[in-house]
Amino acid sequence: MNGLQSKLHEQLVAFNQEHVLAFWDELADNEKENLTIQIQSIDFNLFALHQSKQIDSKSKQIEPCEVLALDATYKKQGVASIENGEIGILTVAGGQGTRLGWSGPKGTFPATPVTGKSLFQLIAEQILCASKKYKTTIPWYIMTSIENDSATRSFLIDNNCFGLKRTDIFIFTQGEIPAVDTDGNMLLETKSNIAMNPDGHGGVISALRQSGGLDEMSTRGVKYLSYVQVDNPLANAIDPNFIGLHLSEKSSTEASSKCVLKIDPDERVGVFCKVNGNLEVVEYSDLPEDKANECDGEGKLVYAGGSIAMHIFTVEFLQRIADDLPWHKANKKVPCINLQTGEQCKLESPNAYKFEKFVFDVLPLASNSIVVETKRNEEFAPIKNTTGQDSPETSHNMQRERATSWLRSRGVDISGGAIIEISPLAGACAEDLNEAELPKAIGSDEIVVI
Ligand code: UD2
Repeated sequence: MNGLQSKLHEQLVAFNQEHVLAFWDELADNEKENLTIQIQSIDFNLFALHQSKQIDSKSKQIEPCEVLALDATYKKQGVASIENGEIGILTVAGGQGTRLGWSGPKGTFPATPVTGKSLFQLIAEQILCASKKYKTTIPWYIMTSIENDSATRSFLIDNNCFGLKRTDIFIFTQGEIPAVDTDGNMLLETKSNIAMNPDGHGGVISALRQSGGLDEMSTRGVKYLSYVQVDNPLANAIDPNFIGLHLSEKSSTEASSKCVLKIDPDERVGVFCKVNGNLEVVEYSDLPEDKANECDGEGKLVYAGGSIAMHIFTVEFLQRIADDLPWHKANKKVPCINLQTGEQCKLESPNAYKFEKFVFDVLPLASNSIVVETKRNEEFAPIKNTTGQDSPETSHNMQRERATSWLRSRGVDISGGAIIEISPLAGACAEDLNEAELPKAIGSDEIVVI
């Protein structure tokens, strides 16, 4: 063994992971370099720890939680905070559109029914519109993954950042974590590459800290972050009512969340609950079946508040909390090679565990945390699957329905069948639309873009 190899070996032996050097002698110099960098990037203490720090849903006491109504009571406070430049947008966009069959970053997916604007463009235009309306700057913090970082950057640059200043967009990359087999051993994807996966959207807190994002916010005077996933074209990223409620003395909260009423017990959204006395989101796969199906005297679901992954976080809170969110473990098929033969393993069933952090696990760490109900047809039409539920088709329909209802509320006479798309540049709610520029009527065969 040469110096480098024995140093790596020593480091790995301490954690029983030396097998990842099995093919070291066969590797070219650049491959050795690649593997060395990868090994040195792994925090092995954390790696050992994460196996002991998993969510144990069985020991949890789950109860229903209070869900508040969202109205315009605190709008003034919200508007003042936006005008003072205290609001930033945080988008987690590390996911690939695998379920959608899209090869690029999910944010590049064409999402609107007429013009096919991308998911990124929809958020960018909301920021542009609000910046003009409130005469302020709203910085945008985008989390990418190692896999999609450069494609995301190129997409934004090639599209001139959709009119935003590049200096007001802060792009940072989430971390990765090794997958392990059922004995806790790391896997080799190739002879020179350890099988790793992104550390989940909950990796956003450590990634923001390590990239300097949290410091950048302090320098700018950004005090609150509006958190939105990249995959929901109806998400209202800059909502003064929601921001105002978060700021109000009445709530004095460090983390606020929006929910919609679940359509049925099996809908694949996390559910807001009280867990051991604290507000938390319990992922759909972790909510016991009897609770998921429990109804009250009127036949309504008791655990009805579905998470749409929209939050307001106080920046000081994110600065204060440690990076030690729990790991959620999922049994998956992870491509790997056989350590004896070097050949690709044939996988018929899950062979490994992947570990991920979830952003909503920050909620119980907040000194106070609230959840408010918003309307599904106004704010939730995610694009996740190629067909069926949460597909481009269902999202297009909901985007068209919301556009139709906004225009009708402004007095436009619309015949059924018309296809309408409203640009985020035109406004964030029906009241924002300028009646002077709206058509009087739209016929059933018309395609209209406002
Ligand atoms: C998420 C929630 C679910 C519900 C639903 C609403 C989790 C675990 N589940 O389901 O409870 O609220 O959304 O739409 O959150 N991402 C990263 N890095 C990663 C993984 C994901 O940036 O390592 C981003 C991804 O780009 C997307 C978002 O996180 O914007 C959601 O990820 P997902 O598609 O894995 O979550 P999903 O749909 O299973």
